[in-house]
Amino acid sequence: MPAERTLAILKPDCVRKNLQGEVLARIQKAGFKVLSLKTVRLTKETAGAFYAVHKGRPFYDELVNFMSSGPCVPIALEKANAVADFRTLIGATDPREAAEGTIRKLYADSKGENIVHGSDSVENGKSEVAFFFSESELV
Ligand code: 3AN
Repeated sequence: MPAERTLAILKPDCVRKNLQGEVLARIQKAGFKVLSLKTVRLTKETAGAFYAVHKGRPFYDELVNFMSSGPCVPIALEKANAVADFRTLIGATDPREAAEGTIRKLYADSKGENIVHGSDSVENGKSEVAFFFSESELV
């Protein structure tokens, strides 16, 4: 199977809880190759642009406020079947519905503050990685 890219973001709640290392270790143990990562503080404008597909949904303002509330860690990942496998690893959006052993089940508090983002399609995987990283940073 060809290598596929997906974007993870360790969200501000993950950073506030000092769980970056623990969550990243789970991602690496699951076979994902880290192409690049950085810590950034998103502005409301950048967070709003990243989540533009959700504009108009009732949770959009809450989501943008949360994602710009503190530093977060975008991570470009590569693996065969990366998009689907990463969503399996993190679990359902709502941690109460997430399967046992998934990252959200283990660490997340709520549907809004759910520790980690994962791209939801192969196309979005490519475009979301490009949102945060230039090709020369992906090594
Ligand atoms: P996922 O991140 O599992 O793909 P989406 O795409 O449905 O979930 O939602 C994008 C983000 O919006 C989620 N990661 C979550 O933080 C937030 N979100 C989704 N639904 C709600 C909700 N009902 N209340 C608060 N935040 C939400």
